[in-house]
Amino acid sequence: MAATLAAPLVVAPPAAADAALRVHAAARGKFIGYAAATGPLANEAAYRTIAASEFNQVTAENAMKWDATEPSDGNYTFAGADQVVAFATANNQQVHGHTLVWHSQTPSWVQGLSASAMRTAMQDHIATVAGRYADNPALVSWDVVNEVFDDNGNMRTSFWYNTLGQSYIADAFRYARAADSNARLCINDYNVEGINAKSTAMYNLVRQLRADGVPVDCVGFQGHLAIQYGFPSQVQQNLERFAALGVQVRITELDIRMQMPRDSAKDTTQATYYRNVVQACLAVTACAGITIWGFTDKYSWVPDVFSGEGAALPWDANYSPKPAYTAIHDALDDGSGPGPDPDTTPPTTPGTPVASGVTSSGVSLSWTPSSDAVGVTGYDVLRATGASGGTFAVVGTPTSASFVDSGLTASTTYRYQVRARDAAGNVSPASSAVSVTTTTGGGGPGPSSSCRVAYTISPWGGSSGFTAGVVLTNTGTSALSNWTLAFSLPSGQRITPPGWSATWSQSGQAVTAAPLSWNSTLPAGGSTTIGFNGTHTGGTGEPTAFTVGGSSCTVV
Ligand code: 9MR
Repeated sequence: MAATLAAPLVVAPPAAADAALRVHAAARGKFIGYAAATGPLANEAAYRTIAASEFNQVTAENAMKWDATEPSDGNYTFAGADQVVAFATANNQQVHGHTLVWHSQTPSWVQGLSASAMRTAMQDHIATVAGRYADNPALVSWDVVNEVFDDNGNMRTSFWYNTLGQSYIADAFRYARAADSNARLCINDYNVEGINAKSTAMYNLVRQLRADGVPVDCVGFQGHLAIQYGFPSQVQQNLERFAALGVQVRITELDIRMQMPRDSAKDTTQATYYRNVVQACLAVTACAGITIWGFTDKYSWVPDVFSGEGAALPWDANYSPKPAYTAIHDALDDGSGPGPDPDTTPPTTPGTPVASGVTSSGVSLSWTPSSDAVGVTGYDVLRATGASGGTFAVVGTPTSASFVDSGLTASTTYRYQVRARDAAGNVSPASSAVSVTTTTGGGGPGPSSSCRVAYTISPWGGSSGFTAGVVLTNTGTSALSNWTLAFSLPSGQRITPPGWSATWSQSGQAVTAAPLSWNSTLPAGGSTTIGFNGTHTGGTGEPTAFTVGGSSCTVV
């Protein structure tokens, strides 16, 4: 007999016009998976190429079931299961184990056992099968029990139920947790995708199990749909009500069959159903992802079970993608082309600007910075003239949350708003407006500088702390009493109270320092040194403008 060469496990992705499903799914924080048939996975190039390149998750279609792993009492065989895990590992895919306890595909030797022998067999099977992969990082989850309900939402009167009663469910989960303390443990069923009597029975069971402390982490919604029966109602809402119980949810066995022959209208309906399921999962944070039950019509359980039906999968029997593939792809991709989706979320609305250092011709503004999932790149400062009315126009585009406006008219009211921008060009809503009236020209503190500030920041190496020192000098010709120094700290910097030699306060990025009794009067030419410790989120820039009593200081 000729030796058979094992096919290599890693399969290079084809040159694709657009990124694979797994790229887009990962960008959305979801898995997209397939059910693996071990035959073509071993030796069919087209199958292997798609399996490796399009999916980042896999469930063994049959290879981990009881009849495959323990065909006779205590005799375990893992060839198919290991094959699926090895291919997944080589192609950076996570594995969902399916399934430990089911009424189907369980050998007859189990079905005839007495209650105590059946419970022991179940415990041994779970310990051995789940235990085999407990330390394997690829295997992240298990269907512990499968299809425990009948179609009306009553307990299925399987041999498990008839022999052990409903307690077999809780026992199975506890045995699974003991066998693999890290795996996510799921209960899985069909016809529970929408809100109906069966899904409500599932909901009540999961809630009760969790209330009883049974380790149910996840609920699987199989998703064996058929276009002739209509799309299930309220799929997203159903996923959300389970998520509210604290479990992860997932679509585990998605396929959407049709009555043959296939035609383009049926393909279009099928594509819509696939898109609807993917969108429902995308809309629910607790939905981990979607597994398609196979991927090519060449290998599908449907024609064997539903006479005259088929074409349920996104690739046809020749491995050509169908409209269903495009629908899944575009739902995951949101139509943006190859690579991760663009950032379409604007930064949060910045805080209302705080005015300080108002003079007859200028004002310092600072505000609570915006946040953004990717990063704020800058702000627009908008100004309108007058206490009301007028038009807001951009007067500055600082990169941090402060701005000094100048060239204003004395004794005039202005209103300022700010809005934030990110690198993708998203713009936040404008903040509320602050109203500022410039001081009268001539009298009072004029624009000529009568103070000088030397500001020094000393970052602490390797941490987010710094020390700032300020030397304030009265450069006027008479004593300066009860001075208040005002300036805007760069975005991301905060004073750590109390500071020293002054009473420091911070609102947004606006900072004021008021003197203590001993330095409240600075004679002409006199100085005082004040300072504070602070924290920063990366930038250790210095303030650029300082005022005392509304007059700008010279900065050295
Ligand atoms: O797709 C599986 C098929 O190859 C098997 O012959 C069949 C045996 O019952 O199981 C199929 O997978 C089922 C899955 O394990 C549980 N949910 C329903 C799936 C379709 O029948």
